[in-house]
Amino acid sequence: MKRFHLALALFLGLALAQTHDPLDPAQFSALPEGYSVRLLAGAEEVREAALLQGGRAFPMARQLAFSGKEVWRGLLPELGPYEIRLKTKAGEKRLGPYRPPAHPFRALAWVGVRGGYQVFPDRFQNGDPGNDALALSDDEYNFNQVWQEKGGPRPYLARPQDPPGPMHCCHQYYGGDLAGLEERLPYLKELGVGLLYLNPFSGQVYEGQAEVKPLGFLYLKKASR
Ligand SMILES: [Ca+2]
Repeated sequence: MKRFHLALALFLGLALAQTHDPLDPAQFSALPEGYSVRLLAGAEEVREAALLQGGRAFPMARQLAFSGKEVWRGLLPELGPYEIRLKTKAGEKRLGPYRPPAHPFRALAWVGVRGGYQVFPDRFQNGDPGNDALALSDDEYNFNQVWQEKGGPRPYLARPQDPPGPMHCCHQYYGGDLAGLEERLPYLKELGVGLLYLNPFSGQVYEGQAEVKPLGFLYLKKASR
């Protein structure tokens, strides 16, 4: 549960002081060149940070800043106990000692050095207006008997300049597709993006539930053929 909360804080930017959990794969992972250690901190709290192991110090650097929070990262050479030394506004402090997991999560080396960009395909770029109506045929409304019987809200298409409406989640579509994503690859490359994270566009089945089709799943599937 603790790991879950820390992961949630990392992604949502919830309130946190300087914290580190070696059992969280997002905060401790193995790489070919060593062991990646991440510290979560409030914005501009930390002036310097270093990992301490075997009498040696290994500098940490600020890797991310978001929503008033920061992530500091450093590399350890050995899989063994370590501490984190911080210089903050309030003075110097040490966190730990920490004991890493015996078999840490092995991270992909190329992920750690590339800039990531998250794309919600329907909302990103409409590369082919001819396939827009497919989103309406794939809408959850059409697969939900209760909604259909009660005459619930109907899905609709919006123009790129239209603001999100009350049906923004999840019956308002903008026509984005894989053709649009491909069209904008030069722009993403110019930004320095080396890693794309796409919101799901494949069907997902949760325990005890029918298949959940993310926004525009069938539409993207058809459009990508
Ligand atoms: Ca389209």
